[in-house]
Amino acid sequence: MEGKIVYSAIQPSGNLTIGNYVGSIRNWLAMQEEYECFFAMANMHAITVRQEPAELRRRTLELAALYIACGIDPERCTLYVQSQVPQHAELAWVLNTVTYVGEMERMTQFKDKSQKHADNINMGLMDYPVLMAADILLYQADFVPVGQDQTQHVEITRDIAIRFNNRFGETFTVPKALILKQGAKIGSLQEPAKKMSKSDENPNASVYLTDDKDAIVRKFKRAVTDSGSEIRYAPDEKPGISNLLTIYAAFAGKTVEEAEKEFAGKGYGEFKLAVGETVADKLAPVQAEQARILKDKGYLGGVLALGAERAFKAARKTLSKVYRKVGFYQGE
Ligand code: ATP
Ligand code: LTN
Repeated sequence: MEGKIVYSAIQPSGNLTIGNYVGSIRNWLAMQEEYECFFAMANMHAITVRQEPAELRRRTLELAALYIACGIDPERCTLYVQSQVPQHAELAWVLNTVTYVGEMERMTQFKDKSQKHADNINMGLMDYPVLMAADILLYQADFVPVGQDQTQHVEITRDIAIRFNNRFGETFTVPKALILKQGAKIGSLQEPAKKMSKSDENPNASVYLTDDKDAIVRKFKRAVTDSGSEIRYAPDEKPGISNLLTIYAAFAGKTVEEAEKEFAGKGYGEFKLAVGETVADKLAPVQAEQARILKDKGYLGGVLALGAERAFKAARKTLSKVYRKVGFYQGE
């Protein structure tokens, strides 16, 4: 499809896990071949929970270097830091006025995070989906590749876009979430029914993209498996093994069926070791490349400056249209 636009982002709020990689970044790689892509470091979203300022700044650059190390081409895609494009906050304000408090209170992530950060239920946390809608709508995105946990936010973005268009006339493209059939929800290694999360307190539950081979192999060895001894994909009956099969398939570049065949008749121990080694071997060159890019401050700074400039131009166009539609004076 010619001319379609893709938008996605990740918060630089912690150490990325293989869940983030499989559910989002990996999914972006094929898109840059076909579509005009915008990928952001969502640092404005990140501050809805407390962040250490120096760490936030460092993680923002690490995330940018990781995108590039994973194969996102900064020439072809627009890679930028959300806070460098002021239109995000400006559009979010306008969209706030067509979004209802009740809708935001019902968001699953808001409810989860309110529980987890009970001492810091700030307005930003509640407004998070509106800022995300602003991100997506500013670039008139057609597709939003994300993991399963973000579908509700893309749905509300669609509702907001449709509502705005109905009230003020055709303004925004109504985007669609692109969710992988397999890998949209990588489970925790300790509680496979729960999503693997960068903010899990148990370090054995998540494999971080920065983990070394020893740590990765060890975590997979300790991964919770199911009763029985068969290596078969059956998420309800065998959540642990099915999760490992999904991870293996994603990192080995195979389908889950191929992975099942490969390990048919083999034991859990041998299988877990193979998963660990495959993941570690795939991540090693990415880690080396990320480290190399991070050292080249001039290069990375240049990529982000160019990205911010390109994003700014696209965002300015949409925001000016929005301001015109709502009746904001924009000078003579
Ligand atoms: P946190 O645990 O701090 O809320 P997170 O690990 O969910 O963070 P995000 O920054 O919210 O990470 O997500 C970045 C992207 O990764 C999103 O597209 C999200 O859907 C995807 N993602 C996160 N965790 C997983 C997972 N376990 N499996 C698949 N995709 C995931
Ligand atoms: N909320 C997302 C990150 C995010 C995003 C976006 C994803 C911020 N803005 C726009 C897609 C489109 C997350 O934490 N997973």
